Amino acid sequence: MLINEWFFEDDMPLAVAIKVKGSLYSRKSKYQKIEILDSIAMGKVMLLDNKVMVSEKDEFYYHETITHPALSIHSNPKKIMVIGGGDGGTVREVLKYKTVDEVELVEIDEEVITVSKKYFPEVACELDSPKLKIKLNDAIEYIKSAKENTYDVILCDSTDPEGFAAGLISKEFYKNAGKALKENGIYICQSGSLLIQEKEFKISLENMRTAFKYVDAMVSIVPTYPGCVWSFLIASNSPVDRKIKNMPGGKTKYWNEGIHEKLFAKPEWLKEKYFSLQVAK
Ligand code: AG3
Repeated sequence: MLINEWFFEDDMPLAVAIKVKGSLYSRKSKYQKIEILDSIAMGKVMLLDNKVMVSEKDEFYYHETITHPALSIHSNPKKIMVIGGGDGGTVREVLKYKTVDEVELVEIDEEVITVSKKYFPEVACELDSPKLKIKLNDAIEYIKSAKENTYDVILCDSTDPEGFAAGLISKEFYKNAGKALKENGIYICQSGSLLIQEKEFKISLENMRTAFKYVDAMVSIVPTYPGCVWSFLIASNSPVDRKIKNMPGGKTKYWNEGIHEKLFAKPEWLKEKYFSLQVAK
């Protein structure tokens, strides 16, 4: 909603107000409303169904947090699946690893890809990479028929878990993701705001624990997302140690060894409430 040229996610109980100059694009795709705003402080901002996905100025916090903790601790990440992520930011980060030879991008909405290439060239810069295979599919269906024991890392860069994305936090989805991963494979996803989406975080964490032996959470920042503090869940069926084994070939703007350690550090309440009794199955 735009009020006096301020945009905020007015369907959320807490939001970040972004002062805007105007709207550059607004269209309903087959799946959702896609809108690009031109803002004063954050550059262009992409909204999907009125929710902030990407801003030019702060997108790297999100894309680096969803990518580097998982890719850097994997011993040899080669084949990767990115779910959602049609803007290309996660693919850009994944392709910084020289070991990666194939990335599948499973995006339901082709228009997100087209619009991102036009308005966010620095985010979408690897969407034409020869290492990338774009699959215009619903990831929930796609993962059901994915070949077992195939992927080293699966990154779920989805919208909030509602509408067509609701099934991305189900037990069945995580089971299928677990099967598609190799034995030492790593799953990572964004898991929302701990301030206002704790219910969804809890469902996601509990369901993930039914499908993966090891599940951990990370807390990061995304200044333009509601609440600014954003969570991520990382899972595997093999014990993963958080030591960095691979460094990205390209430069990062946020993630580094010091941040890496801190991303896994949990606030006391989160530790007590969700991680104190975690026992490996
Ligand atoms: N990441 C979207 C995360 C969810 C944001 N939620 C919100 N603003 N209510 C997908 C886009 C980044 N590649």
